[in-house]
Amino acid sequence: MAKLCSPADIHVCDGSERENRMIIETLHAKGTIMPLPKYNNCWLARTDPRDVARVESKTFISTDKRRDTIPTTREGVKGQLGNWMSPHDMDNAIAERFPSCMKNRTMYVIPFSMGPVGSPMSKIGIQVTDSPYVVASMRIMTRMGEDVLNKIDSEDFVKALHSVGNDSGPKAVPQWPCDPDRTIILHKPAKNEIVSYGSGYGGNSLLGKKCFALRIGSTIAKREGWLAEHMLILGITPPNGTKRYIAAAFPSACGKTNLAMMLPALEGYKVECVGDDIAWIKYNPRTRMLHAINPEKGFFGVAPGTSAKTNPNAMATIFENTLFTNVAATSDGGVFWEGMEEPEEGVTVTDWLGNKWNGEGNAAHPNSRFCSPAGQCPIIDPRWEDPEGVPLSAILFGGRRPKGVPLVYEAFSWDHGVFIGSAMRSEATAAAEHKGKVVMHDPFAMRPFFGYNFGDYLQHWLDMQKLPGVQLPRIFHVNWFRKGQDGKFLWPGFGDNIRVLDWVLRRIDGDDSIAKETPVGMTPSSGALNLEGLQGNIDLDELLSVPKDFWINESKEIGKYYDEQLPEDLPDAIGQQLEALKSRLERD
Ligand code: OXD
Ligand code: MN
Repeated sequence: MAKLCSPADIHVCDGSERENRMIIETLHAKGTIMPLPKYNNCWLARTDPRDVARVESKTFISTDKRRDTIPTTREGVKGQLGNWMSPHDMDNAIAERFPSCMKNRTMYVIPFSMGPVGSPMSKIGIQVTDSPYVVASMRIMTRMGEDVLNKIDSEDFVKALHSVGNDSGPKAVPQWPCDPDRTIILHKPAKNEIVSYGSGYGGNSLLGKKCFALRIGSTIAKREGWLAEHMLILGITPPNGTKRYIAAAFPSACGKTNLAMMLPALEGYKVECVGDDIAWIKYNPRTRMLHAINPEKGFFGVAPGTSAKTNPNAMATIFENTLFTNVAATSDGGVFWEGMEEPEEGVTVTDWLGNKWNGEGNAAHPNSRFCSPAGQCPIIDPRWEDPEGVPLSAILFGGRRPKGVPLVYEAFSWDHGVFIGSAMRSEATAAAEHKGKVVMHDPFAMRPFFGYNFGDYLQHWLDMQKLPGVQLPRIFHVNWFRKGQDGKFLWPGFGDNIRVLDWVLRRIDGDDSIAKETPVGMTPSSGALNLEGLQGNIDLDELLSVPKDFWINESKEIGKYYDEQLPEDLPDAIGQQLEALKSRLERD
């Protein structure tokens, strides 16, 4: 890689505190980050405004056969389940961008582990990059440095090449080099390789996260018989003391971090956080359950909307040893974003572009982030680094659905649960380049992150039932975002979501008296949700209703999606589940 990229020098990262100080000083001297003296060891980076989110349209998986990567669509239909590139074109894309791209820069070599170092569920990677911002961020997000390097004794690691590139045109921001017009994110599963060029931001550049832990991770998981998923993991202890672990898949910016760190509104319940974004899930023969680890070591959370009210545990996590990106700055040396408590009297705000903010427009970019060590979270789970992972009792799917989708429903079976995951839809968010509030299909919240053909992915999920003696987690769908006729949310969300988790726990315990059958799944029966102490009037009938017309339309939409996007790759069992839903709706 050094021969290809011609860096001025090479630095192999040891992960030490001393090295980190040197990296931070370099970034400060270049003007890439500025200190936030209001907090302890916190920094703010402002990116080139053209480099602010993941770029799904420029993200490719490269395999010999196209069908190994993406389903064959109906003729004339644009595929929405990933982008394929031939190995030949991938070689060309690299040859067009990388020669001498690190000239006058240092190449950093980052050995890192996804998952606790040495756990049988963990995997090792090496990223080379010309971005010191990436080094500082990878140190927070992964286990990085000498310990990992010492573990490498074979070629069995994921190889990740990254350069921010260099667009020296009129719009260039010198302290944030990037090359937005030529940005490209490439993956070659057959060789466990990732190549990323042109962007320094988030998932485009911190290659352990989406590129490794989800895209390459899902292909390794398929080969080895486990699951790499876009899920938070939390532990929950109800008053009876029986602790359970739950994983939940919601699309980006739908509140995974808020749920993972929830402060329960019901007395006597404790929620503890294992992870907020990614779960690696594997059958454990000892417990016969699926166990999950969080392969990351930090939170790369969306800042806007985070406040003492919505997520007090995040607020107690992020004001130490944190690298903020594209949030607003305050004149007293702090940060600010939409939804955060107002700054004190007399304190002025500088927006994410570096201009004085007059209260109009966004102070922080909607996809601005905090990057903080997970160990700082006051409710981090005691088992969050358990090499064996934690046993999962339930999996939740969900999204932002303003209409028609009840607060919670439970799948009738594993097949039905997999169908529910495949049919997930949600309003678009700011985490990628999509615009507006359109409701998009986002199966398993993995649409931007599948490493292989979605049809094969569904079959792989279905096949989990074949594990000998396995006790699979129960599957549920939740929707905190349903709105009433007046356009207001019907459910308060946040800490009150414990009321839904409480129902989920009681279902897991086998309480059949609290659920009733509807065409879409089992929903809470009248009086089954614990609403003790809930402020205001909740229209539970509306919140839990399953409107027939809406669902007839929804099932048509799902059918159209399958038919256009994977007419040849959809497993029969999933098609049968759709037919079963349609006939339940007809009978209703
Ligand atoms: C993320 C995302 O950054 O999903 O976690 O976009
Ligand atoms: Mn995510």
